Amino acid sequence: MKVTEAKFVQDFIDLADEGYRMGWHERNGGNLSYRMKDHEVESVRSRFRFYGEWHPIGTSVPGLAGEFFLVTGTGQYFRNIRKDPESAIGIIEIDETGENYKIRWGFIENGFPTSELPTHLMNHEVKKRVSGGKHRIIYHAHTTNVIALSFVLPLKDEIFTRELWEMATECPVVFPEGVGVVDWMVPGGRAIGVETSKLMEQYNAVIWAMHGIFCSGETFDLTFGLMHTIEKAAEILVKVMSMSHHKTQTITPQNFRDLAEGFHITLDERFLFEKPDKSIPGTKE
Ligand code: 2HA
Ligand code: ZN
Repeated sequence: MKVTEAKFVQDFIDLADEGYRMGWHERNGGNLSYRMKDHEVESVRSRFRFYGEWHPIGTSVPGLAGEFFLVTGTGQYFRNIRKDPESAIGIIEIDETGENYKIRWGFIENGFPTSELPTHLMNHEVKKRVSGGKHRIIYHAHTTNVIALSFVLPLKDEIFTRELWEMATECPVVFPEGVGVVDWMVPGGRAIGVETSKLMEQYNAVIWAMHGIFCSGETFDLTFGLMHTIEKAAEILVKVMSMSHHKTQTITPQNFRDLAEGFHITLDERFLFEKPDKSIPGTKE
């Protein structure tokens, strides 16, 4: 089968297109990776190239030894992925040590995987372990409203989670575990990957202050849906904050407890703290 005809490749390209249309992928912003299933590897193996060198990943991910990933390329624009997938995306294989990768398909025109490969693979390693192998997708986007909030809200998991939850009743149902926040760091290396993947032990979404979000999920729909839900909640909060520094009414801690009971979800009490007043954190001089 032609690689670009495989369903997982079509789904990957659909997500990239949708993300671009949302305005989350200016220029070469954002990146996406998918841990392939064995039968998907077999379905396209005849199209792989068998020459090429092993390249250092820049970190160590022994939990991913022998895995294959479909990933976006460094410097590539999401808006071009559908037009020219063979140069914008590629399939890489991880070696038996988890320290090197080889390009097996795509990245023609001398391309290479995303600059955020260390963070993607460290996140995959954690999520593969904690989800019992179910999570397969890591998606990084430059979501406008979440980025805007990171200039104003205190950079704490509890505060971002609680403020986003309050913005839409579905939020605690979609991300009951909350969201993590990483303070500003230099992107593109191992250090930010270490901090992000630590938070991925407990969260499916991690905000990079003044930069964007990383989401993890089992399917393309769930991963995109998580990104979309968080960014929409952030947009509502930005609108609320543009009208007022405080909320006249909101979803209360007891409302959340009732919701948890009704929807059979667990919401950590860490996020259900009592607030001193109705002001939005970060908005009082
Ligand atoms: O340009 O989004 O974080 C790709 C990125 C780097
Ligand atoms: Zn980025």
